[in-house]
Amino acid sequence: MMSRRSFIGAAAGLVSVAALSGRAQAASIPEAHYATSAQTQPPLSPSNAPEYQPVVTLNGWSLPWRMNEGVKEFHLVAEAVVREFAPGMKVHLWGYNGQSPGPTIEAVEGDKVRIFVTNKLPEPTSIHWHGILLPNGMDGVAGVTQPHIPPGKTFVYEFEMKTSGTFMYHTHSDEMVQMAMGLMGMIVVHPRDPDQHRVDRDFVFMLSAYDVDPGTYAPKVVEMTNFNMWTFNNRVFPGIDPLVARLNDRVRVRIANLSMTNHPIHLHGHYFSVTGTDGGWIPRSAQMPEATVDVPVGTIRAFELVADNPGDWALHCHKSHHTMNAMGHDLRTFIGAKQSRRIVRAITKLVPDYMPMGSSGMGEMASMHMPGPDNALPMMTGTGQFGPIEMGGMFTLMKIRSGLARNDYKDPGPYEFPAGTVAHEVQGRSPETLRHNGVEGTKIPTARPSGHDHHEHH
Ligand SMILES: [Cu+2]
Repeated sequence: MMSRRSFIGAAAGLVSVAALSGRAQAASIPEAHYATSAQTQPPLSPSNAPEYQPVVTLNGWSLPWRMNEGVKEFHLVAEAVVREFAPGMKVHLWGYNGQSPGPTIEAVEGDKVRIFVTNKLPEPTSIHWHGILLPNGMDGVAGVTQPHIPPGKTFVYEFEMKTSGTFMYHTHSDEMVQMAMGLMGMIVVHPRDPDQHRVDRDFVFMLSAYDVDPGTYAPKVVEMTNFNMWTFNNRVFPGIDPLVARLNDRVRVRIANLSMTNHPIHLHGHYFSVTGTDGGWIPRSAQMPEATVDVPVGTIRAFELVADNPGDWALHCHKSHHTMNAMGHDLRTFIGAKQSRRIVRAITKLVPDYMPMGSSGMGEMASMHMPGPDNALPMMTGTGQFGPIEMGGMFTLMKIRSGLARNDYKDPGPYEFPAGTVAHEVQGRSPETLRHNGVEGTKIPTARPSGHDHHEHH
């Protein structure tokens, strides 16, 4: 996870390519900014009025712009990128400006924007601005509203950001391949009145899924359902940075889903309200308290909470297979099965690389550190202050602390629990448990070494 040092260092990962900018100036195309790191970048504060609370893109960044006679100009470059999903695994994707997902585009309600799109992919592309109300010819549906952008060419889109809210951009050309390769990013349009929908911290990320066979480097683009990498902004646990909040901050989390299935995203320790979708803001009268929000495919859900409960709170997809990294789906369930040496020997004759495990669950796998193929992550991994976390995929923490500075997003480290507030082992014997199956006094068998008296005092 992001350390204080890597966060500062990461800011230097934001570079612009001088050679390109030289050529671009001549053609009046704004310079293209690139990010070389998958670390969360500090928020991009607005350099011109009006003022707003910039978003923090989880393991990402916001795209700098230039003003040109009242128009905000951005430059996206579609190209092949290498994205680190987590330390130990890099995936060859298509993205924008050095990363996938591409940088977040931030604007203000009423802004006129001009977005240049250069195609450095080996095939034609286009960009659709999902959720933005704009003239038909700017909608980016290749073949329908515009010609494809050929490789090597730059197209320009021009429209007004009429409404504030959370939107996205993604390819609308050879979509099955180009979406599966990661051509997507977020758009955040801030209200013109900075007091409207004001929060103290505003996080944004996308949900995606990839099928990358262990030991390989590119996703299988024809996969329809059987994905093995479930990502927040194309990162998997333990590669996803925490969402850091100051105690009692009002926090917004904006989540877009461009995977092939829905993701129920659950936050521990708090209630929140869904305040926005990719169709705009939800009136207060239509909001209700939630602890989990389902984010359907092709939509955005933005929720808000008051971070009034200090600690390290899990924020994760509630489909338990989505909080894992690649695994063998053909693993059988052995819970409760005796795996004696005789049985293991018999199975090994039939299945030479059979490995006996899982007779008491699979948590043990998180601490086994089995040697895997190159460029593969353990199925379940991560270590917390109390031991193995046994997670992967769509899992991170919201870290809520008192005493943080207003713009401090650095990982504060593990939560220091006040004395006596952590669940702990109880000394002494457990009382007899009654089974409510009509038989009075039936004891639940307990796993004790044979020969010990059941009532023996420890
Ligand atoms: Cu999920």
